[in-house]
Order: sequence, then structure tokens, then C-alpha cells
Amino acid sequence: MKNLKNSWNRLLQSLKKNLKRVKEEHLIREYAKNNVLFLVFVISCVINSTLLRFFCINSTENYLAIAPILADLAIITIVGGLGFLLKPKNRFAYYLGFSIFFTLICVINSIYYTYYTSFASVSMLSLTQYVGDVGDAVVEQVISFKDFLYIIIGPVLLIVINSRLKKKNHYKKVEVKSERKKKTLKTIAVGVVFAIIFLFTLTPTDMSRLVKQWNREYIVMKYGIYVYQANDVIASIQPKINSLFGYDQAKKNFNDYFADKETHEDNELTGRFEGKNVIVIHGESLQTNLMDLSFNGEEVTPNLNRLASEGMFFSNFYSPVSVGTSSDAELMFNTSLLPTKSGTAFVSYSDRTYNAVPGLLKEQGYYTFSMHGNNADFWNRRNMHKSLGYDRFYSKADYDVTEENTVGLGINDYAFFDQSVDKLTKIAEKHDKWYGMMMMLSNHTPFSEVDKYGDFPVDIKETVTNEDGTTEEVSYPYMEGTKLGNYFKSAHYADGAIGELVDRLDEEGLLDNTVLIIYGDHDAKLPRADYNRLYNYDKETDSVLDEDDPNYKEYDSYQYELGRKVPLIIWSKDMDEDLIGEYTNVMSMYDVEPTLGNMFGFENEYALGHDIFDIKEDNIVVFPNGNWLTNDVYYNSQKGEYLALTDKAISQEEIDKNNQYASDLLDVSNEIIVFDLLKEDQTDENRVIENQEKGT
Ligand code: GP9
Ligand code: MN
Repeated sequence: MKNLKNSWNRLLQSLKKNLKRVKEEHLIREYAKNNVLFLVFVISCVINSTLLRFFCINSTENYLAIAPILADLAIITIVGGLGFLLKPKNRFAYYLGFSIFFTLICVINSIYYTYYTSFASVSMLSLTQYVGDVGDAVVEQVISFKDFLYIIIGPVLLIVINSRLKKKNHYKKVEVKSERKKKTLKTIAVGVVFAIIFLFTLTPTDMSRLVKQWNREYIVMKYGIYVYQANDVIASIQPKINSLFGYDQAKKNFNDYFADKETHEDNELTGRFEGKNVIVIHGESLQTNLMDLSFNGEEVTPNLNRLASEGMFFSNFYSPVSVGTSSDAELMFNTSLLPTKSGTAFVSYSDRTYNAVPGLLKEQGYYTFSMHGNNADFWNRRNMHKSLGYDRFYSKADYDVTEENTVGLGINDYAFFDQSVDKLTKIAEKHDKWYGMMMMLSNHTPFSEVDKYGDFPVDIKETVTNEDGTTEEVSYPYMEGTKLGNYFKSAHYADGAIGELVDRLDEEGLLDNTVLIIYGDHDAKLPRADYNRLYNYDKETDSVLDEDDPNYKEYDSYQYELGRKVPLIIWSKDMDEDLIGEYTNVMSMYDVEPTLGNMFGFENEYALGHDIFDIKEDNIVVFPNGNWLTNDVYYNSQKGEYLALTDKAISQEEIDKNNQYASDLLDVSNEIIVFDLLKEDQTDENRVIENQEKGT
């Protein structure tokens, strides 16, 4: 005991002595003076990472988080420490190189987050070819000053400091090899200490989320952007390696998952549309909230509203797309699978086997086709549409696209539908039964070609009576000149094209035995702040109401998330009365295939969604980030909190059960695609048949 006390005292004394030396000899100042490049490098990289987090994730937990700063410090200190191995005159190039590298990570993620509200993945590199096509959208809507701030704080600052150091002959100083080695080791040791302290802050949940990698926001909040990105590289390579090695486990999970699946019971919709022709309209960026809006007495989407009121309108329908946006919507609609965890199914896994709607209807004698005015290679549709079972894909090359009929990414929806009906007339002459999908294009972000959308004012017009009894019309700008306002104009334009399509189809007699299915592919990805003006406009001041104002309606992040729902409408000219109406149970894009299967008489036994008329109010919508939604609750897995939507009490047990369900669903869906399990399944069957044929 006495010995322990002595040693403790000795340790304290030596610590005091060293601290005194540091103070008296101005060692810190000396260190800073001699290693200014290293320090600027470390501090700027950590500030950039922290700024990025602050700009992207607005929560107190994030603002107060120390762990990501420790993780950043650990990585940057170690990388910076290795720079000491070089001679002083060579260090600037080293630090500048790495500073550019780390800054790029911040800039890319900053831009990416604004566009996708998620962090970037290297698995998306194969998609950069599409940036050219949507490039204007990115530049106009997404890039802002803050994206360049990182460059100023990082590389620019280093360059400025380097030129000052040069003037002061800083690099003339000689450091012998052993001295450089010692300095490197000491600095790396400091980095390791940061790493150890950081590891102590981690919980088992933090670690499991790092492995899963889909909860990107959470990972960045806990680990910082640099660890996230390094982990992302590993996670992106993993599927390729996994598809080589993890097959057996995936197959076992798949078998277990489907062994427990409940069988489908017939219901009032079973077989109701058997044998009918089908036109599916993929409505670019059409959100359900458009259908509730009018300006000066004119509805934004009068045609959608009419079709919804005359048909089956699914008003609580979500499209849980991931980074594959339009293509993810198509994937879910057609295959009842969810987006892949990394990359996109359309681009990375187009050679897999899918039990898709077109393929299944083809087996029933349908001629199947898809039509889209964009380049056939966009989202790799040229290949993927074959895998989905379309007999023919009509793409840009099949349309007469002129400068006059172009809006946004390509041929405008009016010209597209018009030319598509010409093609359909010929198809209908040749084939008894057909299934076709028409993909719209005009209502694509950034909704900036306002002059082409026609006259649809989104202001507030009022007639006022003057003192002398005369009247005049006054206008308050309201949504005019805002991005959201432009979106309404664009959506109104697209809605008009749907109206014209229906009229033209009717004229050609193509609606007589046809079911029309319209879905919005995903939300318009507009900032939440824009909705504040929509719901809290103060016309007197032409600005947004104060938050303290009694009329202020908070549009919080939950309302924003839930407001991203899209319409699903099933309509036919001779719709049975008993089917017409609004269907309010939560439903997802991946529930469409089993729901249609029940109506049209086909089945994908490996569908992950449900026939909504079978599961009804028990449905759960799972999002790729692990969030989920039921009729009663919306759960945010990123934050571990939920919003109750009804008075029903929510138990922890239910949350845990649904979290497990969401996790299993995302896993099995991903594995089906990555390991091509549907193909293997067919191979198994074939093997049995082959063996039977051989008499074994
Ligand atoms: C491109 C169109 C738009 O052909 O489908 O794709 P998005 O940018 O919405 O994913
Ligand atoms: Mn889209």
C-alpha cells in the first residue's frame, strides 16, 4: 500500500515537473510553430467533418456529440503523423494531397445530402454517368455556397500558410531520420489514444449499425464522415464478395423466411380484373399532397383528382425508394422487392432473375411493353426491362423528339403520350391482351421551365372594393417564384397530359377493356422550408408567419416525411361501383405486385409485400433506412423515436417486433437480389424435374 502511494506521488511530481517545463519553455508554442502544417491539416479536416454533420443533421444529440470528433481526430492524426516520415520540404505536398482527399469527401457528401437527404456511397460511382443528364437539376437546385466552404477551410488555407512558411524559410530546417521516426511514432500514439477513447463511447447498437451500414445518418452522427466513408467502401465491395461466398447462409435465411410466410386467402378482389388489358402510368415526382391543393379555385391536379374519385384511390401509399429513385420505384412495383442496400438493382443487378409483373403476365399470354421518352440506358433500363419480362422497350430512339416538344429531360409528356397511343393502337391490333407501362418525364426536378408549363398562377388573387365602390383585383405573390410553386405549375402541366391521354385512349377505343394504373414514382425532393411558406403564408407581409403566431402550423420533420406519399389509382371506364372509393390503409410500392396479382390472377410466391385486400390494416411499410410505418405509428429508426398517428397505445414490444420485421425484410430482399436466389430456386425445381425425367 505504501509502495503504491509512493509511486503515485512520484508520478504526480513528474507530471507537475513536465507541465512546468512545458509552461516555462513555451513548448506548446514551439511545437505549434514547428508543426504548423500538420496542425492546420488536422484542425481543418476535423472542422470540415463537423461542419458537414451540423449542416446535414439538425438535432441536439448531433450538435453535442463528442464521439465523431474523436473518431475524426484519430484518423486525421494518424494520417497526419505519417507525414512526419517525410523531409519537411516534402510535407506540404503530402498534407495538401490528403486535405484535398478529405475535403472532397465533405463536398460530395454535402451536395449528395442536399439532393438525397442521405450520405454518399461509392457503390453509386457507377451511376455518375447519369449526372450529365440530370446535371442542370443538380447545379440549379443543389449546389450552394456551403459546399465550397470546405475547400476554403481545407486546401486553400494550407496553400496560403505554405506560401507564408516559404517566405519565412521554414523548410530550410533539417530533421534527421531518427528524429522524424520518433515524431511519427509519438503522433500516431496520440491518434491511437483518441481511437481508444472513441471506442469506449460505442454501444453494441452503434457497432451493429456500422456493420449494416444502411442507417447512414446514424453512422455519420456516431462515427463522423471519414469512418462512415471508409466503412462504406468496405460495405460496397462486400456484396460482390458476398455473392461469391455468403450464398449458403443467404439461401438458409431465404428458406426460413418463406417457410413462415402465411398463405394468401381469396378476397372480394380476387380475379376481378382477369384478362383485362393494362396501362400503367409511372408519374414522375407526383406526390399525393398535390391532389389537395387549389390556387384561385383551380385544382393543381384536376385529372388525377377526377380519376381518383371515379376509381380506386389508395391515399396512404408510399414509395420507399433509395438512391435508385425512379428505378427503385419500378423495381418495387414490378417485383415486390425492396431497393438494394448498396448500389441499385437496375444498375448493379440487372442480370438477376426477377418474378416481375410483365414476366408473369407474359406467361398468361399478354404482350408486354414499356415506353419512356428518355435514353434507353438511363438507369440501365435497356437491360433491366428485359429482365423484368417486357417484350419491347420503346425508348427515346422510338420517338420523334424535337426542340419544340422538349421539356426538362426530354420529350414532353403531351407529345410522349400522343406518340405512345399511336404505337399502342398498332399493338392492340396485333395482340389480344397487352400490358404496357408509360413513364412520364416532364415533371422532373428542378421544375424550372416555367414558361413551358402554361398559365397556372400560384398566387392569391382577391377582389377588393374601393371606397368609391369600384372593384379591383389584387394579387399576393404567395408561391409564385418559389421552387415549390414551380413544382405545382409543372405538376399541373403533367396532370394535363394525363387528362389528354385518357381522352385520346377513349377516342381510340383503347379504354374499353382496360385497367389504368397510375402511380407517383417518388416525392419531389423539395426542401421542408418551402412547405412552411405554403402552410404559413402571411399575405400582409408577404412572408412566413412567426412561429409564435397562433395561426402558425408547424410542418415538422415527421409531417414532411409522411407528406412524401405518392398517389396510386386504379381506374377503368366501367369500374364496378363497389370498388370505387378511397383506400386508406398504409401501403407500399412493393405491395402492388401481390395486390395486382390477386386482381389479375397471377402470383409471385416470393413477393415480399402483401395483397392490401388480404393484409388490410395490419400492413407495415418499411423504408430502406429501417424506418417503418403502420396505420398507428411512424417509427424513425435513425433517431429511435416514433410518432403516434392514432390514440392506440404503442408498446415497446410492438416496436421491437416491427424493427425486427423491417430488418429481416431488408436483409432477405437484399439477399434475393445479390445472390440471385430466385434463379437458384428455379434451378432447384429444374433439377427435380430433370431428375424425374431421368427417372432417378
Ligand atoms: C429518367 C427518369 C428520371 O429516365 O426516370 O429518373 P429519376 O431522376 O427520377 O430517378
Ligand atoms: Mn423519378
